[in-house]
Amino acid sequence: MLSLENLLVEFDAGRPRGLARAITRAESGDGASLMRSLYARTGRALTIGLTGPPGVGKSTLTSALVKKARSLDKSVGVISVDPSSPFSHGALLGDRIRLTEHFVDPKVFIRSMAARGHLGGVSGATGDAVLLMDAFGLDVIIVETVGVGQSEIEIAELAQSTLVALQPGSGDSIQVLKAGIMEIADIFVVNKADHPMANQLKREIRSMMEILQYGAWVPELAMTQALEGTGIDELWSAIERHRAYLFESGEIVRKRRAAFDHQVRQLALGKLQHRLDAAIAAHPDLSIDPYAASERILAEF
Ligand SMILES: Nc1nc2c(ncn2[C@@H]2O[C@H](COP(=O)(O)OP(=O)(O)OP(=O)(O)O)[C@@H](O)[C@H]2O)c(=O)[nH]1
Ligand SMILES: [Mg+2]
Repeated sequence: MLSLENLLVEFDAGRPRGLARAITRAESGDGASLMRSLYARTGRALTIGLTGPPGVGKSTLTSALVKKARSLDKSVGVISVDPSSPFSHGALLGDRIRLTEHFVDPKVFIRSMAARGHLGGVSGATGDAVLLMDAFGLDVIIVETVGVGQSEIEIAELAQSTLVALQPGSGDSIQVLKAGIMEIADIFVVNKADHPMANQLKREIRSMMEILQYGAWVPELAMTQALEGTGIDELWSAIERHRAYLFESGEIVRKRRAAFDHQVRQLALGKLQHRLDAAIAAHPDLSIDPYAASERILAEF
């Protein structure tokens, strides 16, 4: 592996290869050495989490948002947590063509990551990747996670603005309500808005929103056709309004604190789990009961 010093030289020089290698290093479990020198540089980027059910158009939306950000001359980082995403596997020709356009753009850095089952979850290596992209100086960072399981909830802990994408005519809204994703949305995106049931989905979201007690920020709802790029300007404006709200209200400070706490908790839990497993393995003592054994092990910590 490239030495840390050489990696940091490449990183500091703004070479994408330096960033790529830093993320690989973090993925392989050595985020600590990088964060020691790079963490102080974080906190500048606009971070967007984009989640939603499979096939709703998250990658297409991401691609459209990248295009929008680039038109504003902002550099962009994309992290695709879903391994089946076109970003990693090139599922669809249309998406591939769009992405190829971004692949050759030196101001766009695209990375796909596996959603790992381990304790770090999305906030493990993905959290590191967000921080590294931020430290690298990318202006906008978009994290796409597929909306099944814990990952979409976790993304809300890391991102400043969480976008929940839904598509009409699929029963999505009920799924979302069940999974508790409703609560994490800063902005709802009804994609494939050309669908005849788009307005019905919009009404369903609005009526679900009435059940929830929102604070100062009431989620916005954007209608998009990601393939054509329709509604992307409005979506971008909603993202900017949310960001402005975060800064004007001071909520951004609380969000940063929450993201920090979340990552610290995940890291600490991961380490504890390791030590605990080792301690349990070292005490195969069946002569005492499980309660007594757990007390004995904890007493060693
Ligand atoms: N009609 C229509 N189709 C769309 C729109 N946006 C995306 N699609 C199509 O929907 C399909 C899924 O799009 P993706 O962007 O891959 O969806 P995804 O949510 O990233 O999918 P996963 O990552 O697999 O969960 C593709 O065939 C897209 O071309 C839209 O606005 N209208
Ligand atoms: Mg995708």
